[in-house]
Order: sequence, then C-alpha cells, then structure tokens
Amino acid sequence: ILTNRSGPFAECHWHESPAPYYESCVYDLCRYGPGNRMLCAAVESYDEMCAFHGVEAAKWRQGLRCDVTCPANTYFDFCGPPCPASCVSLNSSTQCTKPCVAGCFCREGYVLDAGRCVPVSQCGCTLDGRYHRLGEEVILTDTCRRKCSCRQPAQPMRCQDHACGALETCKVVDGVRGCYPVKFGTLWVFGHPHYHIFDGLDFDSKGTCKYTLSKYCGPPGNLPDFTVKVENEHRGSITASWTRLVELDLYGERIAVAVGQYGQVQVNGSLVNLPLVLASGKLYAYYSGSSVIIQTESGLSVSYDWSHYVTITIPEIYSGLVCGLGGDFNGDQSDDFRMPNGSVAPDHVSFVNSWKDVDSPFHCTAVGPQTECNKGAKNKYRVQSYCGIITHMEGPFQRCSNLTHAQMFMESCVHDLCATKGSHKTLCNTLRSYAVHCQSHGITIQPWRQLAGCGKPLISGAPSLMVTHKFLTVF
Ligand SMILES: [Ca+2]
Repeated sequence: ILTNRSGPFAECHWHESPAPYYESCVYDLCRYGPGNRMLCAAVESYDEMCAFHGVEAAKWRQGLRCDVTCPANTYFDFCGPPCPASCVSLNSSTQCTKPCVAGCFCREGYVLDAGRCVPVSQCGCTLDGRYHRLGEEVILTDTCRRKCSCRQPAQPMRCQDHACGALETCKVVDGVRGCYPVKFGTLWVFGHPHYHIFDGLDFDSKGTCKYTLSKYCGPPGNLPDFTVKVENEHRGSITASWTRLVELDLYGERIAVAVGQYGQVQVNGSLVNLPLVLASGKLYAYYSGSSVIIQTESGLSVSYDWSHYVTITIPEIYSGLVCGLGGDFNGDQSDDFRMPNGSVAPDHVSFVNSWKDVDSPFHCTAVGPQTECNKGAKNKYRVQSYCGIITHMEGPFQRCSNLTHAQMFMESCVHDLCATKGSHKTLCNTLRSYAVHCQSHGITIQPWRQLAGCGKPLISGAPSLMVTHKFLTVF
C-alpha cells in the first residue's frame, strides 16, 4: 500500500520516498509477526510525513482494518490462529489444521478464558468438562467422598478422599455440592397438652390415649427406625390431660420414662438409674436441667421432664420421612395432619385420634366441649402473679422474652389455668417447662420458683453427666 503507484499514497511519492518506510514495515512485520498493529503503525508514520508535506492520502485505514478496535489485551490479525489457546486448552493451536482467520487475538502471554484474554497465570482448571477458577475447591459424589482443588493454572485438578464432619450433611445448596451443618427440627409438647410440631404448627389436644408422637416412615433400612409414643392422663380435672409417659423404641431397645419415676427410666421394662448407655453406645440417656435426655448416634434426641414437657429433635436427614402427631418435617404445614392411612385429616381432633395406639386405655378419646374461661378469668391469669411472669420484661424470664415462643407459652399457660380453674400446680408446671425451654436455648434465667410460689427446685444437685459425645446436640 505504501509503494503502490495507484494506491492511496501515490501523490505523496513525489514529496517523500516510500522506500525506507516500506523496508522498515517489512522488517517490523517479520520481526513482530503478521498482526496489523505493526502494519498500521508503519503506514501511519508515512501518512504523517505526507501530511507534513501537505498531501492528504486517500482513505486507507478501513482496507487494512486499522480502524478496528480490539478489546483489552488483544490485537487484530488478518491471519490469526483458527484454534486460539484458551485456559481450557493451552495447546489447542498446535493440533489445529484449519486455515487462519481474521479477527482480534490475545496478546502474547495471554489466553482466552470465557471470551476474555487473561494472563496464562490466571487460568483455572477443568474437571469433567467443567471449568474451575484457580484456588477453587469442589466436592464430588453424592456422599461428598471426593474433594478436588485447582492449584496450578491449566493443570488437572488435584483430588483426594473426603468426608463430611459428624454434624455435617452432604447436599447441594445453590447448585454447589458440599458438606453443610446439619439442621435440626424440634417438636415439643407441654401443658395439657399443647403441641408445637416440626413444621411449626401448633395445636392442643386433651385425649388421654397413647399416641404415636413421631416415627420413621421412610423406606425400610435407609435410616434408623425409631418410634416415640406418648401417653396422657388427667390430673385434678377431667377437662385437661398431661403427658405421663414417653416411650422410645430404637435399636431394638425400649426406653420408657414415666411421671413419678424421677431420675430413672425403664429399659425394656426394668427401672434403671441415669445415666445409662445402650446399644453399644448408639443410645444413651442423661440428665440435663430437670429433664432426661435420650440421645442417639443418628442425631435424634428425646427429652422428658417426668412431668409433662416432652421434646423430640431430629436431624434434617429425616425431613419428609417421619409421621405421627409431629407431622412429616418437610417444611410445609399444610400436610401436617396426615393420618396413618395417608390422607390429610380435616381437623386436629380426627388427626390426633387417628394416631391413637391400639393398646390405649379404654375411653381415652377426648370428648365434650373445649373448656374456655371468660374474658375476666383470662385477664386474671395474664397478670404477673400468674402467667404474666413469662413475658414480664423485668421478671426472671426477661432474657428469654425475645424468643418467639414466649407468647405461645403465655397463652398456653392461660389456657391451662382456665382448664384447671387456676390450679397453682399447673402454673408451676408450666413455668418449669418454660424454664427448661429457655435453658435449652442457652438462655440464663433468674430464680423464679420462690417468686411464683412454687417452692424450691425439685432436686438440687441432681446427678449429672458431662457428655462430650460427638453427636451431642443442644437444642
Ligand atoms: Ca409438613
């Protein structure tokens, strides 16, 4: 284009010889490769000299693609590599037999990475066709048994065996497989009796039958098969019932905890003192506060205070695989009244009755209207000297009042006092279960018994066991 006598610079040849520009252009292109950056620069310098002589050359940039602007770290080439190197394939150009193509190409030392040109040192790795950034770690297989990391640019990933921790579960969150902390679901039963079940639903029931509170309903053999049953009884009034027995079947053992047997549990029918270890350490029971906690290797735990306060905590691996009064723990409240026959009960009364055990006491099903007291009586029980102590901002439970369940305990307390015509024992029982509930959430409460007229703690200096088992959870 510089020496062509009918080209855009022909008129300039009379003022300035193109020969030296031509020679240096050829030299540059030989030296630095066929990209158009050198070509454009060489032609530009002759163009500038022509302009100095007052000669305006015809348009030449477009023909040489010198008007093309390439993205960062790239240059234009009329005849560039048809299979440019990329982070995924650094040596792709060596095996490529296609003809060269025009376009923008990465500068030397840079390669393509997701459409951009990056220094080779910033490349990641590929594994099974998927690209991973430098330093990235991936966890593979359904059980998170393998961990691979990208440590060197454009190298295969380094892999090693991996396992999730004891309180972790292998799952996919936001498309990323990994070991995540196990989440637990808790249900609790208290008062006469109020149920707060795994998916957050609350209901009351006053039958005195034996009921399946929660049991494993998934495919046999996948997870430890457990059943927790509770039996209720009337105390003082036939309008209210309380949990008198909690029964856990697991690993071929039956642990039953009954009201009045404080400090002891029944193991396969025999009364045994706490603490105890069963099923080769897979099952153990110990004191915590004034309750017994039966903890299992699988993460399931059941607690009862030998009075009326029952909790079951299960790890999320049981999600959707349990049934009973506690529901299925699938995160959806709408299907929680599912009966043993698989259909959803129209109301909580038929739901509760459907989970009645065959060996329930005769005439145990709740009948008659729900006891309600008038507004005046309810207000009476809401004051500080009764249930109001639960939510009182300067009372012994003040630190616990931020718990969302404080109001629920308060209303249940009022309800139970209504049902038992203001029984002081009911009040003390309710406050005690609330105290246990607060403490199980790690909240310190102030002495409350004397204030509420409930006497001294049931047992002071109760034997306790420091348990440092890896599956122990505090709920
Ligand atoms: Ca549910």
